[in-house]
Amino acid sequence: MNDTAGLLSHRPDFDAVIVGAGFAGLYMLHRLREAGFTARVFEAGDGVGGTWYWNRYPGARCDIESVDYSYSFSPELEQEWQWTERYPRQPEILAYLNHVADRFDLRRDIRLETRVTLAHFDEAAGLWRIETDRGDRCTARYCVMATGCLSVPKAPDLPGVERFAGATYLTGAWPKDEVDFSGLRVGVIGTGSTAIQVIPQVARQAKHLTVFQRTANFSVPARNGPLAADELQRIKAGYRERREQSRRSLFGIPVALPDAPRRTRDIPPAELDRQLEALWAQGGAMSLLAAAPDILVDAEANARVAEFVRRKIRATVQDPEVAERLCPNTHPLGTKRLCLDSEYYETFNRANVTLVDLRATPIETLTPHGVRTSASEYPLDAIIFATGFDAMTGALLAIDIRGRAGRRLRDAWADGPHTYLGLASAGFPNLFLITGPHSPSVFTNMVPSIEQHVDWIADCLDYLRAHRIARIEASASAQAAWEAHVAAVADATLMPQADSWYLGANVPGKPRTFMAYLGGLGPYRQRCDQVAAEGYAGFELTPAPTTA
Ligand code: FAD
Ligand code: N01
Repeated sequence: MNDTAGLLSHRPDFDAVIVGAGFAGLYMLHRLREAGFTARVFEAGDGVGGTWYWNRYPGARCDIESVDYSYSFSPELEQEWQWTERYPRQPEILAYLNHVADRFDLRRDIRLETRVTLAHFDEAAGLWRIETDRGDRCTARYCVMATGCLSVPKAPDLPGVERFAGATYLTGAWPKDEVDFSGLRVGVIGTGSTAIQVIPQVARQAKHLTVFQRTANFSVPARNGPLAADELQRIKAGYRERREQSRRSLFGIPVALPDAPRRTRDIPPAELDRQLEALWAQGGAMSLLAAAPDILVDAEANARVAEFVRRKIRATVQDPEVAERLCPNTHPLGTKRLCLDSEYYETFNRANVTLVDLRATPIETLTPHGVRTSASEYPLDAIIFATGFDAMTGALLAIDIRGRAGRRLRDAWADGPHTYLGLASAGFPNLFLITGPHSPSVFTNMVPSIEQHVDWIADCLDYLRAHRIARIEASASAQAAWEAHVAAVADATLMPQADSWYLGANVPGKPRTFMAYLGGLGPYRQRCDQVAAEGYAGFELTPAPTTA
């Protein structure tokens, strides 16, 4: 143990236990070790990588450019790693994260295939007691949840699902071995970001593909392609500035806000069309939002951009009826995560693809042979469930977390998550959340958001050690004020209008509350820095007992 242990009479097994070994858990381990803390990571999967370990479905890739969807903490790593595509595929991101684990010698402190089932705060000892599904028991001064915002796939909640005799696949827990759909009749349920990536790929292989769509989504072309060596070199030469711009930005990407932004609604139609055409040709969902962020607050501006996208859909899809079904009209553009695609709409021009509108003809049941809607039965050999996640809170509430006075997180959050800055929750001392609810997290490029949280937590533990503080806990009043701010910012936007997973609307019975902070990564970062500079304002700090 290092000097933290000397502060208290009860010596923990580790200074920190970290749950999860995705982007967040790996960097947290590295930062804590660099700062001289002892740490143990537990990861449920049999490899590191988190999202990129689990989501191996065909077409899986990220929607942020590779050069930005990557760690910035090590200039050497930045220069060494060669991204090959503008938007990297899942295997490339997974290879990158494995490289990080090796390069920084992280594996020796990671226990794979080990799920944390319980974390109880022992008030008398001032320690977290952790248990796993493999029977491990250990104690730690701090517990850091790096459990992911999108790491608990939503179980398919369709009637008759257990009766289907063919093969079934869940995109968020895809098999490691390649799945061959050649010659098969395949159904995809869902048309979110995941399905929009899966559908073009499977359509090329399957004998027939039936897409079951409940809600049409807005999607923007990726315009993916290889990253030219000279382009990569140019980016690498200016990396520090690029990263700094991302950190200060709204969405965590290097797009500066114009000094005097024009309201989208004030732009003459022909000029707006020209701008949107240019963005469409350039590709990138976040770039579209970053170019006109007021479309998330101004309904009229949003309607103009949404209509532009619908015109693109109508121009791409040859059958006008199918095109109309693919046109989103249930929510403003961007209020569900804007999807990024490679030939999604074009796929519906293929003779072997059928689109079923579940709003017009809902699924009645799965049968042994396929899917029966109110209109027809669709015979299938395989079904892919691209039905989303119990986002933001699912992984945290799956663990039996108990704080002061044995209070269960599940009870404390029964009406929705309660956090201060998305980093901590009142009643749960020395527990930290990486990209927890009420932080910018899923509304940004997540890697810079993760790095910001990890750096803040590591600096905080350093401060606690230096100032001989045994316990840190979010104050209930600071938490309430932060939540009111998060809600006020969300309510000033169009975001709550969509039945999205941001609101928990995709999980029956989940409290409806907006779970991401929409104030932007740059402003949020300033706020967190200010809290730290003020000696962790809004947190209650308990000094370690002095030894006589
Ligand atoms: P994760 O990568 O989710 O890792 C969490 C880990 O914790 C998992 O491996 C899980 O097994 C483990 N875990 C959870 N509970 C326990 C437990 N009790 N015990 C032990 N282990 C546990 N974000 C973007 O910014 N851009 C993108 O393009 C993008 N694309 C995405 C594509 C997909 C298909 C998905 C699902 C998400 C995408 N995201 C994207 C979000 C993505 O989740 C984050 O970018 C990032 O990978 C999250 O890293 P993380 O370490 O916080 O969480
Ligand atoms: O999940 P989703 P996802 N019957 O919840 C439908 C990130 N991500 O995995 O909208 C019929 O968005 C559901 O229908 P509806 C990204 O942040 C990123 O696609 O509820 N349909 C919807 O169509 C993303 O937002 C990338 O009406 C059912 C779909 O399933 C997040 O992960 C790639 C149903 C679920 O869509 C989640 O995306 C992939 C039912 N019973 C993921 N239940 C990239 O950027 C659900 N649906 C690149």
